[in-house]
Amino acid sequence: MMNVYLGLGTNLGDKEQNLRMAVEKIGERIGKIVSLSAFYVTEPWGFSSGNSFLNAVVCADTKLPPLQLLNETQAIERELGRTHKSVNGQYSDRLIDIDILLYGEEVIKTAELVLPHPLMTERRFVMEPLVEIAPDLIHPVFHKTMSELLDR
Ligand code: PH2
Ligand code: MG
Ligand code: MG
Repeated sequence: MMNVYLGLGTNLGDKEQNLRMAVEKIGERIGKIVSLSAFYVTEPWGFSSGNSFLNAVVCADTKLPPLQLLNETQAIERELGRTHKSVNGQYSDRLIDIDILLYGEEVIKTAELVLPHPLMTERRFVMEPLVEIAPDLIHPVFHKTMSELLDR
């Protein structure tokens, strides 16, 4: 069993409901929910939109290997109505986005999946909820705690 941290984001529709449904499906199909952050209202990062985000981080205990986990998160995104990933390589509004942030302490670099998520430490909308549930978790590449990385 492995602790996996997932970043959740939505900026369309009933955002609270979108996050709740995602957490429910993660619990059913990925593994038991270990912890869930509060839901954070955040401004769009990296693109402009009039629709603010609701973001959260969830930790689940999974027996799925990384690529099967990725398939499952993408299937849940589609079930919750996500139709496209990006428009011309730009970020865009979405009903739900589920990003794998960390898979235990594994460092993976393949065409399909790069872990830890390469942009996670740049993003307050990820680091604030992550620090809420796992302040002392060590980042497997930077070898600092999540709370140290947030404070930088
Ligand atoms: N996700 C992005 C790009 N920008 N901004 C916020 N506030 N929250 C997100 O989840 C988010 C974003 C790419 O997936
Ligand atoms: Mg994302
Ligand atoms: Mg994504």
